[in-house]
Amino acid sequence: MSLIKDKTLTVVGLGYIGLPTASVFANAGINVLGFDLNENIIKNLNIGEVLIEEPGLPELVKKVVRAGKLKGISKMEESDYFIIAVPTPINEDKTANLDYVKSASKSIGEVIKKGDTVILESTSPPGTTEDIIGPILEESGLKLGEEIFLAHSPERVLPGKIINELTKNDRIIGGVNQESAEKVKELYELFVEGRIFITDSKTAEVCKLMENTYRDVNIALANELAILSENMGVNAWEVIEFANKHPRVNIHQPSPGVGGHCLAVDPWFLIEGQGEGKIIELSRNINDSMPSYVKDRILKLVGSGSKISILGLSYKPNIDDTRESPILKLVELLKEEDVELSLHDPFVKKQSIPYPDLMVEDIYDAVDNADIIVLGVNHTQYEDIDFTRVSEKVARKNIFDTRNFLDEEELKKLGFNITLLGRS
Ligand code: SAJ
Repeated sequence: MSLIKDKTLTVVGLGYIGLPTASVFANAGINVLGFDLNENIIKNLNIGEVLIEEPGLPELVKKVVRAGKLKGISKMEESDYFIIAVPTPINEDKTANLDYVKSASKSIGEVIKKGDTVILESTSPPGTTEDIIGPILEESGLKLGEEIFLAHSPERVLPGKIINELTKNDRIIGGVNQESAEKVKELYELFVEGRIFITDSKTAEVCKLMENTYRDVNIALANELAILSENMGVNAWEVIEFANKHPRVNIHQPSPGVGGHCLAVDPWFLIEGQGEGKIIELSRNINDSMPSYVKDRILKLVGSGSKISILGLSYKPNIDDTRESPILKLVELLKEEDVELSLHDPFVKKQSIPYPDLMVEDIYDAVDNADIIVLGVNHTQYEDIDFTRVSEKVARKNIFDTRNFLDEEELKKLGFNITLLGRS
């Protein structure tokens, strides 16, 4: 242990995963360098400032930067370990864009020396570690698995709970050979309190993709149930609640769609180039079609010329992240219709969406003169909405709750007409 702490670890890419990972490692005692091409991130990091919203992260970064354990760099340096935590965006044709992974591997390849270890944390299609990163590193002239070591150690943390889950969750480490996996396991043992399982790199890649695919497919099933329930005249949320009392059933929650950079993307990486994976592809398409389904329901309720007020824009509650947000897709679809829109979100910044003018800061101003209020995201803050005040502002008392979140009894007393996604 003490030997590892004397070594240096470089984390390449200081985003949602890289920065928390770098900080947790630094806090565990190893010297950490954080590399990013964005000079602004580095400048802020070196004065202990964080540009990402994640509970507990600013405090931790301040602590490790002040202790001299974490330093930002914008030119690659020699190091003993390298973690690649760069984005893996998705192309228009649903294939993975590995440009950042390749350029990170190239810059590591320029400084790598005998005995060094490289770890891919970014979620990537099967084979990326061994077939793409491996050959790039070997351009250094060093033999993979003998002189330099390589493994995939997928991140599995939930945005909003990253610091806690980094330490507590179990980890899978897939090496290009056993020695690579063992070396990486020894490194992560510095801070991981969960169990660490060792396998080969491709199995680890598939595991990570399959975890998010499992969730996406199950949400599609819940969304299909929501649509069927509306036809059958039952309440999908009640069906799910009671069905889940069965010890081996775990139906997920219906929603206006699936967002974020994980569930909406990873299933495509899993089936990339195979011409197989029908349930996976169908599920993706079902989840992607939900914003359009919700749009049709809204228009049936209030018709054209109406004012629609949408509460919640992020891809899930209590965060500011709008990547792949189904509510933004809903907004785009509604913008093509003859309706007036006003948008509200307590976390999302005006400048981060393509139509800042539609955003209204005060929630009561946002619902002013609305013909329908659509609850798009169940932010905890929305529990405190004063609906008596809202009822005095709106033009018509219509609410569409896409998350089964609002207190229906209270709203009924105020004369609201409530529509629930998944109930006819
Ligand atoms: N959602 C539903 N119904 C549900 C659960 C979620 O519609 O029953 C929707 C949410 O509203 C959201 C989307 O799914 O739009 C994704 O949210 P999430 O909370 O399920 O997951 P992410 O994308 O924030 O994080 C996932 C996590 N994966 C799993 O739980 C299997 C996390 O552990 C991963 O580390 C992360 O992806 C990642 O980076 O891959």
